[in-house]
Amino acid sequence: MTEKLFTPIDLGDLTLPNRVFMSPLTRNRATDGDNLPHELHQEYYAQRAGAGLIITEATQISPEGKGYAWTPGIHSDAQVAAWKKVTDAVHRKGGHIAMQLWHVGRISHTSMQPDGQDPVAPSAIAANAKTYDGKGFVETSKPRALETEEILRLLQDYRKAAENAKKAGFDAVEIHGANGYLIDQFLRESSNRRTDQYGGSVENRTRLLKEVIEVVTSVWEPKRVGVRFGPFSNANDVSDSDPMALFSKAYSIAEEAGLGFLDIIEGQTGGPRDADDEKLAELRKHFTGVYVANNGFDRALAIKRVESGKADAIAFGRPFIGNPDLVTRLEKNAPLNESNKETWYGGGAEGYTDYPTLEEERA
Ligand code: 8OZ
Repeated sequence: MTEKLFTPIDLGDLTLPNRVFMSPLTRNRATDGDNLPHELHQEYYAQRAGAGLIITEATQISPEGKGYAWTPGIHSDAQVAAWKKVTDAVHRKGGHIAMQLWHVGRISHTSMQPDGQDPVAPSAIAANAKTYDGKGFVETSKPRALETEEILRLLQDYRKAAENAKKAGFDAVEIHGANGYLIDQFLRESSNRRTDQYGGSVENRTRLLKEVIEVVTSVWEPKRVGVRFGPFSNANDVSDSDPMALFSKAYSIAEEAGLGFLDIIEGQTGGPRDADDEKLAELRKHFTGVYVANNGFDRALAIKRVESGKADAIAFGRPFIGNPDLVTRLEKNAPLNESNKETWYGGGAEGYTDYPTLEEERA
């Protein structure tokens, strides 16, 4: 019997071969200065082409959207050309790949901002969070609040990035709406104290999300667009007094826009699987598209979750680092390699493209 996890799933007119997706994983290996993916990225993603859908590492939509050393961008022509080589490499292996569109907001440091400017955010409130500047971990800088008029420019940056992702040959895009980055900063009360139409009520705090979805779906067929949320995650110092009300609305916005998928971090990012299944199920009622569940899944739980219909697909993060052929291994119930944490962020081929497939291991 083939478990449902290993059966195809449609994303609009795209048929994905299985429901084991690769989560977006920041690996900090892009080139310095111009923020380009390169040969290693082509190899790394092509090795993982067996995933039902690869979602790329978070990729900044603009220079201002950057907050960490060596993360790639999708705002320059050189980046489009470099990513095209990555998508070509994945497609040659029969894979499918979506780009994650990212703006860090206040999770940045002036040293990584254009002209050393202050990072931008909904409100001028510093996060109690650290970032990595290439030399070490540093406190994030105090941001300045975006002017209402600047939101139009920000939306243009999202539009340009969405267009660039299309030019670069991606199959889909995922809007990063989680983990305390810009969109999440607008969503949550702790980081959004605005008094204009982007702050205050749930409707106002979800307005930026709605407008970003609008510009991205003006470029992409809505079924090829997804959003990542972490409804109960407090990563990067965000919180809200009523996540159920907030994320019911956020899911409804995705539903009304006809989006293809939601990629939900269940529980705390990178933390234990402490997810409240009842609340997650309650939220899910607001979205009828493909529901991708993420965070700390193992084989048994993933199979069970998809079999029960409580998720349509499962996104695996860490297991994909050490197991390029994760889908094959899960199908065969073969042992998984542990990945080396020391090489998760930054560096070269070591811990990136040198994990063996089952076949290579047995040879
Ligand atoms: C780990 C390190 C840096 C960034 C996220 C984009 O949490 C990230 C990230 C993860 O979504």
